[in-house]
Amino acid sequence: MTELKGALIGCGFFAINQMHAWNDVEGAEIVVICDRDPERLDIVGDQFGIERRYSDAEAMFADGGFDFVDIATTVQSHRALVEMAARNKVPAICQKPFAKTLSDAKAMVAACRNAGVALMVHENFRWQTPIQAVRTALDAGAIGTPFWGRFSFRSGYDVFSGQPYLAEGERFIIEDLGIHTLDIARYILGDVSSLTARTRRVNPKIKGEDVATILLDHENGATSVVDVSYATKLSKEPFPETLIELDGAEGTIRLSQGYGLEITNAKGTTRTDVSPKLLSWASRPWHNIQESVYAIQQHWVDQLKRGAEHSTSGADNLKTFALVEAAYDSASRGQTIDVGAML
Ligand code: NAD
Ligand code: 89Y
Repeated sequence: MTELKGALIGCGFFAINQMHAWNDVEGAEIVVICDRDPERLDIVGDQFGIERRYSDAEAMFADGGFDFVDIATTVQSHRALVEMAARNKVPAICQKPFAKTLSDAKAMVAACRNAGVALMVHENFRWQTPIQAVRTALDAGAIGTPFWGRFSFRSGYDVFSGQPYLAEGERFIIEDLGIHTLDIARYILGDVSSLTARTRRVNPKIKGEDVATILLDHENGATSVVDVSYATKLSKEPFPETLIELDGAEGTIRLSQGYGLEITNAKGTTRTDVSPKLLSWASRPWHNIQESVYAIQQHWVDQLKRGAEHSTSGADNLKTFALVEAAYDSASRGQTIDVGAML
C-alpha cells in the first residue's frame, strides 16, 4: 500500500494515543510534528522517533512534504489551523470539539470545500466496538424500527488530572463529552429535529456544568434521552463506557456496563460480550477509546485513498455540533430548540 505522509499538530495528552494509532494504521505514517511548547515537541518527537519538528504551524506548512495534517490541539486553535490547511490544499483531521461556535464550524467546512480538500472531525466514539455492535444489530433488523432510546454516560472518574483545562472553561461536559454521546445518538437513531436540555454543576471546584440531561426528537419520529454526568459516584466506575437502551417495534437492545450486549426479540434473548480489544499500547480503562482512535484513523486513510466521504466528515459533524450549541441554548433559556433551523 502507498504510504501517505502525515503531519501532526499538538503533541499534548491525547496526541500520544493518536501517534500510537498512526504506528498501527496501514497506509500512513507521521513524518513531521508541531507544537508551540518545546517540551511537548521533544517528548513526542523522542518517543516516536520523529526528526522533523516545528514550533510554528505556518512554517511547517510552508516547508510541506506531507499529504495530510492531523490537528490534535485544543479547540481555541482549530479554526485557524483548519483554514491554514485549506489554504495550503492539505486534507485535514480536526479533533473534537470541532470549533468554539457553529458559525466557526460552518466557515471551516466551507473553507475545505472551496479548497477541494477532505476534512474529517476526530469524532471517534461512534467507532468504539460496542457502539458498532449496536449499530450492526439494528441494521440487521434485530428489533425492528426503534422508537425510543437512551444514551447514558455517568461517571465520577477524575478527568481533570490529565486534562486540567476541562475544569477551567465556562462550558464543560456537553462540549467535552456529551458531544460524543450526542453523536452516538445521531449515529444510532438518525438526525435530530428538536432538543430540550437541562444542566447542573455539582462539583464546586470546576467552572462549567458537569451534569446534563437532553431530550431529543429524531427526524424519523423516535425519541431519545442523552444523559451525561461526571458527578456520579458508583460502586463500580464505568468510565469511559456509553450505555445504551433501545426499544424497537420487535424487540429491545441493552448495552450494559462491562460491555455486555443483550438483544431480546421474538426468537428469545441473546447475550454477547462486545468488549473492545486491548491494543498493545493501550491501558485500561482507556482501551475502549484508544481502539476507536485506531479505527477512525484507519478509516481516514482508507476513505482518503478512495476519494470517498468520511463517516464523521466536517459536514456531518455540523449536525452533531449544532446539538451541542442547541443544548446550551435550551438549558439557558428553558426552551425547546428547533435544530433544523440552525443548519
Ligand atoms: P493538551 O492541552 O494536552 O494538548 C494540546 C497541545 O497542543 C499542547 O501541547 C499545546 O501546546 C499544543 N498547541 C495548542 N495550540 C497550538 C498551535 N496553534 N500550534 C501548535 N501547537 C499548539 O490537550 P489534549 O488533552 O491533548 O486535548 C487535545 C484535543 O483532544 C482537545 O480538543 C480534546 O477535547 C480532544 N480529546 C479528544 C478525545 C477523544 O476521545 N476524541 C479524548 C481526549 C481529548
Ligand atoms: O476529552 C474527553 C473525550 O473526548 O473523551 C473523554 C475525555 O477525555 C474526558 O471527558
